[in-house]
Amino acid sequence: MTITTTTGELWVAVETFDAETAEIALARLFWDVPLSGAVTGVVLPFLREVGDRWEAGTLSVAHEHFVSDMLRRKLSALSSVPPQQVLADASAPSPVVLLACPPGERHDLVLLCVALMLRERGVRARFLGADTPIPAVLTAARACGADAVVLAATRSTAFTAHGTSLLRIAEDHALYVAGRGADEQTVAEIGATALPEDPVRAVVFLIGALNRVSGSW
Ligand code: B12
Repeated sequence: MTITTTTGELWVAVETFDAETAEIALARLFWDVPLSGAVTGVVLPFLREVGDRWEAGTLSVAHEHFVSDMLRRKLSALSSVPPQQVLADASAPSPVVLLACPPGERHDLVLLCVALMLRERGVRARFLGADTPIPAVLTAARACGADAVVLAATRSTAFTAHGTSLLRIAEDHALYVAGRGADEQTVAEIGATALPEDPVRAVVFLIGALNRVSGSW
């Protein structure tokens, strides 16, 4: 009920740029529904529909920017609360996953959703967001002892332009790539592993891989 109602309310609010109504609908959603349910039930389908309507020319660029900004603020606010499992058991530290978009890549909302879903499952997710220089990703991965690095991009060139540096990251950290740019040839070229396209399946895949490497935490 909440999920259907929220989606309906969001569309009405977006059409008139009614930020307050949209914020209230989202606040109620995240209060009533567990994070992964809200992300998979509302946020991702909503983003997909925004994309479809935008491509069909029935949604303006202004609407699309309005939605992107609103979701980014809400999702970022959620990621500022440390998950209970991580706080509860400092003696059995959970794996660290670093997430970023390569240089020039601004489509980071799905990646942010994945970071949040990983956190919900007790992973210590470190989100660097859009347009991150690859040397900075490598420095951060070393500094936080990342068990895995996840990069997402819409164009394959966002990965292939940094092939050598990405191979270096893959030497020390499990490197995963995702998004429209992570095609088979690109993935092989940069020594990475492709994540499943579906963000929820990707989270399950990552948790499985992290469990195999570091044991259950
Ligand atoms: C929102 C949006 C933006 C926002 C991004 C907001 C943000 N912070 O993420 C803004 C306004 C910044 C933007 C900018 C641009 N965008 Co744009 N944008 C979109 C739009 C409308 C929705 C993207 C989205 O989130 N979709 C919803 C998700 C759920 O779907 P998806 O992206 O297809 O992702 C799927 C998988 O690839 C996977 N996935 C994606 N990321 C990840 C990450 C992980 C970890 C995992 C596991 C899976 C995963 O999950 C999805 C499920 O299948 C799409 C159109 C569309 N139909 O998607 C265009 C689109 C992605 N944009 C596009 C373009 C061209 C641009 C611009 C260049 C436009 C311009 N001229 O300025 C700029 C610059 C972008 C840049 N430098 O990176 C193209 C990309 C084409 C391409 N492959 O190169 C698209 C496809 C539109 C089009 N048909 O032309 N955009």
